[in-house]
Amino acid sequence: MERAEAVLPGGVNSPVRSFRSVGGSPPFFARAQGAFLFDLDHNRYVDMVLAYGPLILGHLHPSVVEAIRTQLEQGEAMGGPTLPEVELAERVHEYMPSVEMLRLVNSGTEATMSAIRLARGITGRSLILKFAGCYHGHADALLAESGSGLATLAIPGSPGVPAGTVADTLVLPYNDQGAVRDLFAQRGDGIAAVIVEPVAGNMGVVPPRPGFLPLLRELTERHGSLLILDEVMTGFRLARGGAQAIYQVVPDLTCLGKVIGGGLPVGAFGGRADLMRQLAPTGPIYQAGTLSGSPLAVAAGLAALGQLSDERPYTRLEALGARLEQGLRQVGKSVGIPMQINRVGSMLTFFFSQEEVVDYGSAAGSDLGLFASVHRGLIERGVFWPPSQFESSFLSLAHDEAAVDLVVAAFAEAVQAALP
Ligand code: KE4
Repeated sequence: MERAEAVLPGGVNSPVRSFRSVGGSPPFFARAQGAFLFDLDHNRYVDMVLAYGPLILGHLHPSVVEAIRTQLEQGEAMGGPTLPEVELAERVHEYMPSVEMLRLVNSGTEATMSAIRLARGITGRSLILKFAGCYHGHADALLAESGSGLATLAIPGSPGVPAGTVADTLVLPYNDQGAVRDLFAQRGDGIAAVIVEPVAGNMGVVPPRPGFLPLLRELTERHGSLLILDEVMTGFRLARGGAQAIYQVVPDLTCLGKVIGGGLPVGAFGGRADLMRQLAPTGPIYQAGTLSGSPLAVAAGLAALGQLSDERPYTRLEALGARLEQGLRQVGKSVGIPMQINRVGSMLTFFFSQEEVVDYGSAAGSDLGLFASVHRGLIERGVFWPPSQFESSFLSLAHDEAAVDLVVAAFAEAVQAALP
């Protein structure tokens, strides 16, 4: 870590990996297989982070490895259109019918940044509504009370983001339907788009309350605003059709990432064809990227989506998620500590809190110190749990009941050890 910190800020290439919000020093990982990670000292961890969501099949799934190897023998980057990019866009449309057309990019940040520009360009409006605790990547316009890294590092917004850049970004509490109604009543006709995580994962997991997403759809439609669902984390994670299939909400645009790259860098945004055609080169709204649609990354994504072609994987992930939730609840009950568990499918977060966690305020009001102590105990006991209260844990199809039970047992010991 000292050697790393000499050349990389915090020794990492993304803040959450530094463990700064939970204390301690992160293990350096050397190898991964299935549901497990191995550090440089050959310690084994059950992986509950899965690179923050992408590895829904687990590490090194044979079909993904084979797809990358096969593509590599054909070429690593072509600088022109390739068939795999078309196949991936067709596959996404097949799974997510609202995505009639797609533009591939290299990260979730690029996807949301570009979707915002598209929405502003199409509507001619500037105002964007987002929700406190939702994280949509680190593009300037969206770094206003973000969750994830920023919430963990307690930086409201960020230095370096000019006030003017976020002057058109409106932020409301997640799940606050009254506040949304009031804002649209006052300023709805000036709002270009609402961008929302359909299941929030960046304040820890916070599901939408009944009526929240349908209200956003109704108000955006009524006021000529666009609804952008940020499914970078939930897309192909919660269901084959993403959260929009579970909650039956049809957005105008969807942002994707993580699972769609099978572990390699891929992001995407897409939606109604009439909107997407406004993008260069068919329309005036500019967006571009040197390695967007990289055949290697697309091959990995196609292979991953190929393993998710029906609901069976999601039934399996739901069973594993329920087992994990039940096990953790049992520990909380037997130890007698106030704990909330928010889970949707294979996304789960525990909070040490008396009150239900329904937005960023209630998430941040949980016992962050106890979370940090329990996290350290989990790491010591061979469970790589997300190193932040404001992250979601993930399960993969490589996890089995034994791996889940290992996590529950480690949690029980870590909680006991952390309590006074
Ligand atoms: P990336 O630019 O990190 O690929 O994606 C940004 C993004 C956009 N939208 C949602 C809903 C996201 O969850 C993310 C990224 N998620 C974080 C984890 N909470 C990435 C982990 C990190 O920042 O290192």
